[in-house]
Amino acid sequence: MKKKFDKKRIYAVITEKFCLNGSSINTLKDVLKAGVKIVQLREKNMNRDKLIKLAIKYRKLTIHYGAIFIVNDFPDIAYMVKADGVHLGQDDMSVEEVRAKYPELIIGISTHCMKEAALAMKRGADYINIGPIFRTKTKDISKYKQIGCFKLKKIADKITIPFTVMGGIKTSNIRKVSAAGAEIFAMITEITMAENIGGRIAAINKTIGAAEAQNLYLTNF
Ligand code: TZP
Ligand code: MG
Repeated sequence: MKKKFDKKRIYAVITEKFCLNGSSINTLKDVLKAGVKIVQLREKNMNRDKLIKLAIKYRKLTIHYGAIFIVNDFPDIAYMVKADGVHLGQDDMSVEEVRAKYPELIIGISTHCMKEAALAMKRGADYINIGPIFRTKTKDISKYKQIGCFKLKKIADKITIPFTVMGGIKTSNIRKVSAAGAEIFAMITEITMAENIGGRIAAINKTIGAAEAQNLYLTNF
């Protein structure tokens, strides 16, 4: 049965080449042990068989820890390994096509402005990512402008489905991004390049908790 994309807070996106410890699986284990409930396997250049084998290991571990498992880019692999969902870029297969072929998959889509976000909602995505919020070296995003928190708030106010934010998200800027309306923070290097992943995730969780409390206080003021 299709799962709901309803987990909050941290969305850990793992790409092996950005793992300080050199291992996607060991990074995943640390992430899950620290309580993260949404995980994405993001490998753009991995050999297909290797990716499938890795995805099967991800599926086993995410089930064990009760986490949502999303595969980037490959709906067929997501379906094959019984992942919960797939994350699509603007140039990947369309939401409608994936929905028709694999109705049980959660479908997420990367968006970079209000226009793309509105279209993704219209097409029936289950969640959208908005990014890049800040500058990042993790992905070549030179064709996209950084959105920043001011613009993010404007977009966030109009979105009626769950959304994640990504691009340069760090423990140090989470308060600002949270104040702009974000509730699910997608991160690659802030997590995967940490020396102590468990410690980093605990710090991120604490920061998000404090930001949520502050937002609530300001709303009720
Ligand atoms: N899409 C928008 S920004 C980005 C992707 C995949 C990279 C985010 O990486 P980091 O290390 O969290 O800045
Ligand atoms: Mg893609």
